[in-house]
Amino acid sequence: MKSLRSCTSLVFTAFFIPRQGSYASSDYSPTFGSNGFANWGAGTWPPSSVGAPLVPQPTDPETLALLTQLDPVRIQSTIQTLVNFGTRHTASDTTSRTRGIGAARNWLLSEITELAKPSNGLMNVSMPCYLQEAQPSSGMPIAADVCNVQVEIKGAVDSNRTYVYTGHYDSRRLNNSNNVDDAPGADDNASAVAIALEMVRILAPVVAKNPPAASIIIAAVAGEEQGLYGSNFLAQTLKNASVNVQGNFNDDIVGSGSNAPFDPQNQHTIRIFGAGTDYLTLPAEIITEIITTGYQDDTPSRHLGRYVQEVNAGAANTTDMDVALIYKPDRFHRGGDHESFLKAGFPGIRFTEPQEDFYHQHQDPRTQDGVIYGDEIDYVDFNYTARVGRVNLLSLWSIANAPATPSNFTYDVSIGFLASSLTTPADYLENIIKLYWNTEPLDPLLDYYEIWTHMLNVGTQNTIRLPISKDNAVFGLRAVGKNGKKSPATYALAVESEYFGS
Ligand SMILES: *[C@@H]1O[C@H](CO)[C@@H](O)[C@H](O)[C@H]1NC(C)=O
Ligand SMILES: *[C@@H]1O[C@H](CO)[C@@H](O)[C@H](O)[C@H]1NC(C)=O
Ligand SMILES: *[C@@H]1O[C@H](CO)[C@@H](O)[C@H](O)[C@H]1NC(C)=O
Ligand SMILES: *[C@@H]1O[C@H](CO)[C@@H](O)[C@H](O)[C@H]1NC(C)=O
Ligand SMILES: *[C@@H]1O[C@H](CO)[C@@H](O)[C@H](O)[C@H]1NC(C)=O
Ligand SMILES: *[C@@H]1O[C@H](CO)[C@@H](O)[C@H](O)[C@H]1NC(C)=O
Ligand SMILES: *[C@@H]1O[C@H](CO)[C@@H](O)[C@H](O)[C@H]1NC(C)=O
Ligand SMILES: CC(=O)N[C@H]1CO[C@H](CO)[C@@H](O)[C@@H]1O
Repeated sequence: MKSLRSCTSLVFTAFFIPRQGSYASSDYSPTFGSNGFANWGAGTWPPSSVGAPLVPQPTDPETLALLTQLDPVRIQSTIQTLVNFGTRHTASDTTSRTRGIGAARNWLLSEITELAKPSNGLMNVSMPCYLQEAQPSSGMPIAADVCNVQVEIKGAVDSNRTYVYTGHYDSRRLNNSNNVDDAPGADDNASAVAIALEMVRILAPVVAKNPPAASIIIAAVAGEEQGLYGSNFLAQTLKNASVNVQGNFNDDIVGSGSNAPFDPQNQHTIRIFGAGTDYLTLPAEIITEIITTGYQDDTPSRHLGRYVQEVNAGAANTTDMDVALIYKPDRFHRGGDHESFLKAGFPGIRFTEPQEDFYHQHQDPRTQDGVIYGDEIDYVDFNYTARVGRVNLLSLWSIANAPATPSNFTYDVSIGFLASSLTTPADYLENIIKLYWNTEPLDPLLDYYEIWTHMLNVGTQNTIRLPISKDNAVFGLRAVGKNGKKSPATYALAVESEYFGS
């Protein structure tokens, strides 16, 4: 990537198609607030005749039927089994069959292998490990194997495009180096591992008949509490193998929605944290371009979060959940395994319960001055975790059967802008935008492309000229499948960039 502007002019010369104007138009019906001014709040701008406002995405009945299979009783049993290993500290015992992280991972491997059997071999279960050296300052008193237990489902149409679910199975106490004493880690984060097992169980017979279009990895990772070791190992392995990872859904602390003060609403809400530009592994000049053109809220991670919101909104009668998308990478001074994916340059979001209960996380189990501390199973609401699992399964299965997010979505900076010379064509001086994107290689799943934020079907062409000012609107592009499923959106930059998956 050289100079942005020179690159832009190179890019667009060959592609200029005058006055295409083939956009559809719908009735112009602005909404008006009580003060009589048009209601131009977020997402409703511009009040133009171009496109239709966003609506929830519908989900097919077969997928909805999968969601009702999330079983709170099985979730409870998984969490109880994990808690019974006493501690799952990353550097804890690996020789006992009943206690420590070695016993926990061996149980996970055999349980997941069993759950995957109905897939007829289409679920590849494995346990890759590496030796992590001691890091006493971050909770690794000794060197230890860090092992992920994972299931890979190969996509039938585009096996390179991959979506990864992660939940960590290690646990900790207040003293993160204590690899001996009990650390139940029920909510943190056995709850997320229980969802992983449920997804494997429910999807196994489904993929045997109908593998997803894109690949899925479901992983229980270790070493989260000491430095995101397991997820980093997974993300770096995928990066080194040039796998096209289009999203990480990381669940962590998804065990309860019953904390005051928003009870019972909290019981039906899951937070998603979606990072902004600060986590983009892009050349500084491209990040500057993103910020100066006002697209800092439209990173792939945010779009992934919006995707989950929109799909969940269309299936909320079945998930029984609301999705609260928070425009932050994570909670205050906290982190999680999605960061390993963000650092590898992949989009990633974190699912967490709506209000954490700090009495029952990381705490050494005890009663002190009449207060009960410890991440014990009593504080997990299995029904809540099952509802979170429905949102996960819905998003993961839908996105892996939708077409790929379009790439290289750009616009011509000289059209709809100040004149550059006496010979600038007059029609460039209107408040318009001309957009371009890649249509090659053709995605066999694709029905048509759709402009975002206002939905506009732009067919299968690779460019469109719209009577909307670049100043006021944010543009995105998504792919709509022949099965009706939509990809997350990608957004427009004046430059071509590897950011678009070139
Ligand atoms: C991106 O699109 C432009 C046209 O808009 C094209 O010239 C360029 O080759 C594309 N880049 C890639 C990597 O496909
Ligand atoms: C199963 O997954 C492991 C770990 O990624 C990989 O090494 C192995 O080649 C895979 N096996 C098959 C049959 O795909
Ligand atoms: C934390 O645990 C480690 C390992 O048991 C121990 O060596 C260390 O002294 C403990 N730290 C504190 C502050 O208790
Ligand atoms: C990825 O590749 C880098 C550079 O070759 C290497 O240092 C690192 O160990 C690899 N990581 C994994 C998990 O394979
Ligand atoms: C997978 O996609 C990435 C781009 O995201 C590309 O670099 C890589 O070559 C692709 N691998 C295969 C086997 O097509
Ligand atoms: C959800 O249920 C409500 C109330 O029964 C109903 O009005 C609505 O149409 C349903 N929505 C969907 C998407 O099925
Ligand atoms: C979970 O759901 C079951 C079945 O609907 C219900 O009987 C039970 O009371 C619920 N548990 C909690 C803690 O809400
Ligand atoms: C108790 C607790 O919160 N444990 C960890 C669960 O995972 C998240 C990050 O993914 C950590 O921030 C927590 O420390």
